[in-house]
Amino acid sequence: MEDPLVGKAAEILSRARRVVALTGAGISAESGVPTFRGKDGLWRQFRAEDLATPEAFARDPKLVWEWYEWRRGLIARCAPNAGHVTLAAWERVFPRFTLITQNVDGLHPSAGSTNILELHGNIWKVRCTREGTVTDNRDVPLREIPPHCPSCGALLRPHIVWFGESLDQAVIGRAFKESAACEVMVVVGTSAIVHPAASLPHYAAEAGAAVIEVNPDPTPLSPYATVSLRGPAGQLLSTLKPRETVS
Ligand code: BV8
Repeated sequence: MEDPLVGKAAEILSRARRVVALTGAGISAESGVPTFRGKDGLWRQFRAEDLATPEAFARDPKLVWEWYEWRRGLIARCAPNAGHVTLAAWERVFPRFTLITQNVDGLHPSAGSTNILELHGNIWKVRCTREGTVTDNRDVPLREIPPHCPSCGALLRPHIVWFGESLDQAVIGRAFKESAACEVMVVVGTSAIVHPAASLPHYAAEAGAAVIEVNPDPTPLSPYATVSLRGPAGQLLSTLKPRETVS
């Protein structure tokens, strides 16, 4: 017996041509990647202010890199789940589909998504602190901690947006543009408290979009959602896909 809310959400999506999905750490939970604020969350053992900030990196680059080394080793053993795979398939279902993610784990591109806006960067990319060059680095384990730029010898940092740092203006600019242009935004697995990402669903709703939330728990976004589906993304998202490609 289908949950009537799932039916309502599927019906909204079956009529949509322009769709955006906004994801957070929760979509990777069923892949085994710890969330930030959940009971087993990453922040539980550490405090964001202690590690995911430019001040922490300046103070102790080795400690910050040890945290990322631990996360890279953990994520390297994780595979995309049905939630990631469903969103990758939606690129072929909806005439205009954009995936906006707060996640840095790289599981969306691994699942086959191509039209992705990675708001907070990617844990598999490093950036030279002197030259600013960004390169892929999938060494597990890293050859040295902290790693240094092979061309100039300066420290490398994760190519990740830390608290107190601005997002890439082109990326966040496109995220707002797609949020304002979509008919439906599906918000998956985020506690909806980190800005500016947390403002995207409100921006979409103000432009007339329906907002579908997928999360086992209520969030500050829930009261504003058109439909809130209480459950795990891996199970729920595949039930939402319209039965046929929207023409
Ligand atoms: C900036 C990289 C300009 C690190 C991250 C306006 C208002 C208030 C505060 C601010 C504001 N503007 C700026 C701020 C400050 C700050 C901020 O938002 N602070 C918060 C904490 C209040 N924002 C910034 O600093 C941003 N910069 O705005 O630049 C500026 C410049 C200078 C000074 C001021 C402003 C930069 C933000 C980016 C920070 N970097 N990550 C790293 O990953 O190593 S954020 C970090 O949190 C992760 O990227 C993560 O993606 C993100 C959000 O967390 P979630 O993804 O939501 O994860 P969480 O664990 O919280 O929740 C998981 C959810 O999943 C839960 O709801 C759970 O119920 C659900 N779930 C669990 N299992 C499942 C599930 N859902 C579905 N299925 C399941 N199976």
